[in-house]
Amino acid sequence: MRFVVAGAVVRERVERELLLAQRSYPADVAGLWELPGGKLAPGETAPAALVRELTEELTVTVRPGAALTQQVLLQPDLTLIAHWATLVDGVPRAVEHQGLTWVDADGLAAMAAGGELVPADTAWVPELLTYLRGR
Ligand code: DCP
Repeated sequence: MRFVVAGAVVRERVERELLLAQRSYPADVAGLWELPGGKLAPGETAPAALVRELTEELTVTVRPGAALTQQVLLQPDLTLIAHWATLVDGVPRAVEHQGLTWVDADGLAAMAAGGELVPADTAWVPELLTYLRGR
């Protein structure tokens, strides 16, 4: 089994917020929003891959935390996982994505209801909402 790791990057301002990134490829998901991430390199741990991918894609340094509970089988030999993460350095810039946005619980719920999320990432919506509503 190979793995893709995505980051549930959260911050706490007035509300708890989650970072979403808008995919620019491939065509079937271009324009939809995802938790940013990418494939683990051979021998790489998921937290290390997440740090590397978000440095490449967002020009930031994150501190990875625990894994989210849900895992998604993308292909017979490819599983998508996510880890919570917080920013430790930098301001996110979209290097490979069309755009970036911070959403609170209501914003995420609206995007999910509107079909604006990458299909696989909808598995995490209940967990994400529980966290975002947790204050
Ligand atoms: N994926 C997903 N949801 C995410 C992140 C990724 O469904 N939040 C899926 C999309 C792809 C696969 O995982 O099918 C790999 O994602 P990326 O293309 O973002 O990863 P890489 O940049 O590592 O892959 P590549 O180099 O092939 O573009």
